[in-house]
Amino acid sequence: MTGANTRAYEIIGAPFDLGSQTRGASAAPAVLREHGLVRRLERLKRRGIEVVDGGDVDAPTEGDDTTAPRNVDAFLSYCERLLPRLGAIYAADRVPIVLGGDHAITMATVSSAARHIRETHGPEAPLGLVYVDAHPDLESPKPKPSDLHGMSVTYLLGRDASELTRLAGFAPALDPANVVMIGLRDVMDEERAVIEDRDIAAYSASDIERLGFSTICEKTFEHMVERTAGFFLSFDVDACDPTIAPAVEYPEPGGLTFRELRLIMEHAARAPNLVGLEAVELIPPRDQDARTSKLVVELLWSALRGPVL
Ligand SMILES: [Mn+2]
Repeated sequence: MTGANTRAYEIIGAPFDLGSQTRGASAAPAVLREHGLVRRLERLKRRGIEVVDGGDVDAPTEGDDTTAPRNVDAFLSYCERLLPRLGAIYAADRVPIVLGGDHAITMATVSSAARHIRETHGPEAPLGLVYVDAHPDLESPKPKPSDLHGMSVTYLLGRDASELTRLAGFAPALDPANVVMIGLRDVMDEERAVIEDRDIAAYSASDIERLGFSTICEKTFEHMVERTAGFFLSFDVDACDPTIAPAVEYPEPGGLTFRELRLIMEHAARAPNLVGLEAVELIPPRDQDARTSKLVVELLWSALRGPVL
């Protein structure tokens, strides 16, 4: 792994949106490019940061929504194409910047990062996950139709015997001790129980108010840098306050500000052991004035660019 200042990134679109009831996140990679994401990130070259655009891994648009979870077969067959593509990015010694798609894709992106860590640092080396989201995505698999994007972390932690838990080639992909969730505002009872039982570090919007955001950030990234071999940053756009990012499935008031999100992203980009980041759940058809898309572009750019002063 090269140092943070000479790092090479590869942008890849994963326009899979069958993991959600609300379709439309599949349009996000194209819209983010339209708003100058690639153009702006490529300019970082003069700061020693190389960014290339690897294009999209085209996703299916039809699935079987009578299965539980819905469209699970379409997702598993998509993973057969997405996982090797992510593996190739690691083989080229680059850090993936993945554009979703809905949050189901995290099962593939984080599994791929877990595999990369194991291959480069050995079987005992821990992967970290910073999960920036209004929701913990810890729903349990249910017999009734349910949506993959609410269960991503459940499967990454190895609950259930499903093939979804073994996308890394081993299970679990993640140890709950190395997961930090930031920005939670909407948590189901069953999810709260998992957070307690498995002792997951989770910060709600109220914790941010109580403890202070910079303290939470410092604690989180100290853990990621010192106690994991590498970590992945997953950013669900609904972590943002809906006044600045309305184009999501469930806008929840009281979300993170631009400055808070920038601080998280900046910490991640500066860390020597970042192994990937992603922005998911942006729904362009709901983004009437393109406010949310522009915000995501601005965030990624300003974070990778590094400190202002
Ligand atoms: Mn999510």
